Amino acid sequence: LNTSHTRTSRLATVSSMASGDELAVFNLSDSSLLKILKGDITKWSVDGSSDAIVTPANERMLGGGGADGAIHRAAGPQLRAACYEVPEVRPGVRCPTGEARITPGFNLPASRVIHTVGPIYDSDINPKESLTNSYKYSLRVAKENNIKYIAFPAISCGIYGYPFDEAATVSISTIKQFSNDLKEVHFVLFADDLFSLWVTKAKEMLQKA
Ligand code: AR6
Repeated sequence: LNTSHTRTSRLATVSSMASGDELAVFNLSDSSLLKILKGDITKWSVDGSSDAIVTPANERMLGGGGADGAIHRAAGPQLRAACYEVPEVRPGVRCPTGEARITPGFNLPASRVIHTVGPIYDSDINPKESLTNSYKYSLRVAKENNIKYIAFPAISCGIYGYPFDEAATVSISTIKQFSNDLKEVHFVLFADDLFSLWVTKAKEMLQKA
């Protein structure tokens, strides 16, 4: 994949998104932090070079609705072209459920996009395992690509119908287990109710920084 690309919009940064009670910070380990933010993940960036946003994609990996649609619109048509180049593992499937793939971010403020496919809650045989794998695989791909800052939305919590409470527990515990080597893992949550729920869960599961 072509990783040499120009980015025109680096104006939006985390510091401009996060203010007051819209940011909560927790320790994942001695050397990494979990930050929970309220906002739009398409505007997120920490340094524009070692950062990546995660998009909740489908197995075809050519865009869709929800956060994935917004991310494709903000990145520009080059993102779809880059996705198209990702080899299919079987007809129509570039990224199986629970796995992840990486592309450049093109016009996004973040340097890379990690595409992961969470479970469709009502049809997955083991949605909890699939959601765990999505987070685990995304973190692994991030580390393999020297990403230091990664931002997740609430994977599977929109169109794919995953219950929020269990999604919060699964995502935070998986990140706690597999975030070593990353400086910061961020959740960028669109809605007030999800933001409050993730903060409540993180308070139960992690230490405040
Ligand atoms: N920033 C942060 N979070 C957002 C944004 C945004 N700009 N937009 C939506 N969300 P969804 P899924 C939240 O449906 O359930 C697509 O068609 C949203 O409120 O985006 O994994 C894909 O191509 C929700 O809390 O992802 C797949 O086909 C969360 O992001 C399918 O949807 C995830 O909702 C994936 O469904």
